[in-house]
Amino acid sequence: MKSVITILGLASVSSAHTLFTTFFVDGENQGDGTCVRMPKDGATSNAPIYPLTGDDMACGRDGEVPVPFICPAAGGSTLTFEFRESPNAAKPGSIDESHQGPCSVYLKKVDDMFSDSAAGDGWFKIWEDGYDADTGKWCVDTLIENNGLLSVNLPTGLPSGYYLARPELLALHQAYRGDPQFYQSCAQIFIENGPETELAIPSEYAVSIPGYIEADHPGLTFNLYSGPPTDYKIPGPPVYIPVSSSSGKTQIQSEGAIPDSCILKNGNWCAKPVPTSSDVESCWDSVDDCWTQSEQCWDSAPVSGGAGCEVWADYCTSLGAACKAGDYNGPAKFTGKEVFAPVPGAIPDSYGNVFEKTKVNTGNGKVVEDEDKETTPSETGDVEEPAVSEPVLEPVPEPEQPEPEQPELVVSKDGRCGGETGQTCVGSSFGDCCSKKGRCGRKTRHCTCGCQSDFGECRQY
Ligand SMILES: [Cu+2]
Repeated sequence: MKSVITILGLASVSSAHTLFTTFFVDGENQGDGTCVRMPKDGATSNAPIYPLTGDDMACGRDGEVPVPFICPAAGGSTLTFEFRESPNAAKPGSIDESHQGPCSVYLKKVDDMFSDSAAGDGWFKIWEDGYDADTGKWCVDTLIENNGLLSVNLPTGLPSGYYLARPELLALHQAYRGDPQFYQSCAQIFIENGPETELAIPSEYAVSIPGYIEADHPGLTFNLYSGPPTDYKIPGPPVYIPVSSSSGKTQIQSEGAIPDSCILKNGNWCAKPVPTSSDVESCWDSVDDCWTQSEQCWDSAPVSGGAGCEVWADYCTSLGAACKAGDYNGPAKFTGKEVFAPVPGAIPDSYGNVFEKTKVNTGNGKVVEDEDKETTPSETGDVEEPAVSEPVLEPVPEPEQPEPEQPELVVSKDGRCGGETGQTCVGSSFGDCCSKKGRCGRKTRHCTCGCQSDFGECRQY
């Protein structure tokens, strides 16, 4: 019964926005939610993180709460972060294509993963990707092409130890209205192969999150609809590439490893073998043990889903059936397998290659890519056709400017809205919001992500 309720709870996740749910090391799926700090509330888990000055900026809502497992990753390995519109993968999709903007990946070294609340000092950026004038693509465009899979190289030369890895997406579709939207959560990792030294980050690279970005940073107020950017500045500190220090003794991971006794995993929960039984009483005892574990599985199931808990519940059911049938010598061997939501595409190589470019330039920390940008053809005044197919609104000279000129709209009579219909939802009996698909309504799917503010009301969540 319990499990049924929880499944419904997980399924009610709204399908807008995005969330980092699943972590891969060198292409290996760590399991949905495993080693990932993510929000507990399914209904809002994929919504952007507010406010800019809040502690949730560090690892997202509930990002201060550690998870039991820490995934090992070697310096030089490829980290892949999977972003999903629907955190439990009930529906496909990574992020709405309107959400163009840059991506960054930050790290923070922590002394104690299980007491560190993530917010505060010690963060540094290891990778970023903004707008590429040659391809006309934002990082989010590349992310969508890669089915929500963002891959970066973990630098070599970092001391071994425990780190939070924080992929950040910044969606700029509402930025000109004063609503830049951030999406981030964190993976808990252990870097196995670095030297056992202190991490000393030069001050120009080290930041506090929150506090690392001001609301008036030009990268946060950028107008996405005013044509291709010529000089988009990604918010946050410059990328820091640690200088390789001679390797010595390395630290060994002593906490957060997935136990050898783990026979099935869901998120950050593991099943242990149930006690053996030889008579009616011990048979039912082991069934009880199984259901107790099942309850723990569902209680701990992250918003990325409880598929493993279903596998375990099936096993408990089969053990109960054996006791009922008088087959007391147990338990039957557990043969279930961990369940992963299907990976939406091939794991991409590390993209952006900022790491490669900056490798030669650890001295002043200025990303080489910036110098490249200064010589792009856009300086000549020949503005190229944007390759993006995003409907470009009338250029808005000033963000504060009221709505651009529109033909007069009539109140929707049939529940449809948008430019082609010439209808607005404001004042209609269907609801005041105009959804991305051009339907009036008053539900979250009408009033949030993709909501067309020119044809109705919109809410920020
Ligand atoms: Cu959104």
